[in-house]
Amino acid sequence: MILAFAGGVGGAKLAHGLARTLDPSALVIAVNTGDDFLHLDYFICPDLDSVLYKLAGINDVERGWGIRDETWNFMETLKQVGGEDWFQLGDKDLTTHIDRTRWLTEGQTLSDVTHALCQQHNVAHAIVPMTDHRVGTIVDTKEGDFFFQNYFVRLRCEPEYTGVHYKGMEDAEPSPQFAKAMSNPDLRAIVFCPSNPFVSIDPILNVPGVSIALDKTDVPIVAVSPIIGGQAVKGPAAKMMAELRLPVSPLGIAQHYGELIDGLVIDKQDSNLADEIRAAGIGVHVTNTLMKSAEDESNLAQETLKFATTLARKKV
Ligand code: FO1
Repeated sequence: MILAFAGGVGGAKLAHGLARTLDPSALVIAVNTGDDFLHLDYFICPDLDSVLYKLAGINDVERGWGIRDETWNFMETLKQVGGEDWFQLGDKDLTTHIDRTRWLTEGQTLSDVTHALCQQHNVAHAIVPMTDHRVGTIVDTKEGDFFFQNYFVRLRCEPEYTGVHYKGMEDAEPSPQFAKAMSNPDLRAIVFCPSNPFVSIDPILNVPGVSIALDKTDVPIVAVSPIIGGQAVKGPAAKMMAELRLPVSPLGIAQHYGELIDGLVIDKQDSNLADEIRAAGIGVHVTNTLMKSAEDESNLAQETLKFATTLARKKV
């Protein structure tokens, strides 16, 4: 059994590769919910939806979020009447938010609701929220602190990033399926998908109980670098690394995760950094990490899983 940690676009792509490679019983995808927020009275879970739509094969490739062949009648009408239009909700996507909000209001947990949405879309693999509690990632910048979507969408990640903190995290605990996966005796590896380490993977690591479970685990933890040739494929990871004065390369990713990871998968473009990362005690596998097709996603998933079998969990 494999446990993957995933955020948005990059995470969804590798999660898809893992889902194409592994049986539904052999994969749990724990997804960041720090980006979730209430907007127009709808409960929006962008990363859960990115993974869901990707595995369902209905994701919009160009935008990287939402559903393909989307229509925008609701947004256009909302704009005409002077409503809040900074966060785009497509007509098809809206169905997910309406269902989720109704079911949560009726008292179901986010895990239950996510399972129901998976069933709606015939997704058999387990996509689970990192927690069923309401938590929020707050981005600290030189211009002040902002709720994640304010920073990401409204401010287009422009303010200089200095760190994050979380709202509601102290009361949170891992969702039941996530907790079960971390202590499953059949667990073989934990994979950090190539998602933003600061605002996608770190929130998952900060759910109380997760770092203790990872300390205890005997299985290797492997990360896939979201940085290729000095750039993030999508999103602000490279900008954030530069603002934190980290090397904008897999070396910076290795420095960030440090002793937590046993191995790092890096792109061929960055092969010159392999020895330096190995010298820090982290195993390295060099391959093509740019996922442009479903075949790339499966290849990267298979290479990552094979690499994991060569690693032993460091005892720190
Ligand atoms: N990202 C944007 O840049 N602009 C949007 O208007 C926007 C709307 C949106 C609606 C639903 C959804 O699931 C995602 C949406 N995203 C939008 C993406 C989202 O902000 C990010 O993908 C994640 O939060 C970062 O992983």
